[in-house]
Amino acid sequence: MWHILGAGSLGTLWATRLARAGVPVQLLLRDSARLHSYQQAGGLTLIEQGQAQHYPIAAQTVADTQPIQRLLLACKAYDAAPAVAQLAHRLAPGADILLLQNGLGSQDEVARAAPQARCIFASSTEGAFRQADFQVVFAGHGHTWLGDPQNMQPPAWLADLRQAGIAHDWSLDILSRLWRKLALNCAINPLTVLHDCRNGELREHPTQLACLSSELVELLQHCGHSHAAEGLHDDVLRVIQATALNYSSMHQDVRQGRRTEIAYLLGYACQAAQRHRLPLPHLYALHTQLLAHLDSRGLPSH
Ligand code: NAD
Ligand code: KPL
Repeated sequence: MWHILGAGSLGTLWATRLARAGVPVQLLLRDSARLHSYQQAGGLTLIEQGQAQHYPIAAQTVADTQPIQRLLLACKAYDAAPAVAQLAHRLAPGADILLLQNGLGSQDEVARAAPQARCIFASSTEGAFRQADFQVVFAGHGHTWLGDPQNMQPPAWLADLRQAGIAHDWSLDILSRLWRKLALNCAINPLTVLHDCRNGELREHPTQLACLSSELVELLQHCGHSHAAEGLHDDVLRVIQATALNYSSMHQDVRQGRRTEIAYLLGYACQAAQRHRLPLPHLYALHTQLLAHLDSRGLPSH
């Protein structure tokens, strides 16, 4: 049984694909009001290539008492540790928690909140967005890397992902993958917010991109992830080109007045740089400007 916390974009994408492959799934919703809305909707809807499919997946609130053996945590990074703390008493001995959060920092927070569980980290290039409550569009096929920095042994339940057609690989260096994605997000997302532009328009700011990429390379190297630093600047330019017409996830969050994951992206990078006493002026200045911008829009800095 997979317990899936968060019936948002990625939670729905995973729950519906697992359920249609015959894997038992139970959604964990915030409270009885949310469960009531879910029951009214009658299940989750996944829209793929314009086709909507409805899945009446079982759901319960986080306050239920059923033990949890395998938890897919599909909430934002800032919600991850509080959510797990709420569920800690339900985690069976030897439970696994699969963490879908972008960025870094929330994984350690979750591990502290549930020291009895095995935490498996994920980094995904899949894309999904909510069209309405309990209705999600599968917008971009991608790949998910999973790994556990403490234990190289892949879990047996990866077979469920294969059965569900969820493209994935077991990574022996998941932290490097997460650092690389974090670096890409730090180079691209804040600039799209500050310039209020699509990813592709960042091509008009080559010097800023080059300075940030070079500082991020230095940071990755000092943090022991030299491999993740290789070819970063070229990769930043490649991602900008490949996603030229898109608005970055942070831009979308800010435009829609939603809290961002800044503390787990640029905030985490700046904290790591300070720990290593690295003078990275462009990165620090970007962080300061982004915080001021969020503040001016009434959005939190954490
Ligand atoms: P989302 O906001 O669409 O969904 C999160 C859901 O979790 C919401 O429904 C929220 O109500 C729920 N939630 C939060 N706390 C809860 C709690 N205590 N109990 C029950 N439910 C709770 O977010 P998302 O877009 O699915 O993103 C999840 C993570 O995946 C983020 O870290 C994001 O950066 C990452 N990610 C998302 C995508 C994407 O395409 N959406 C792609 C790659 C990575
Ligand atoms: O991952 C991204 C995001 O929007 O969060 C991109 C823009 C592809 C890289 O930063």
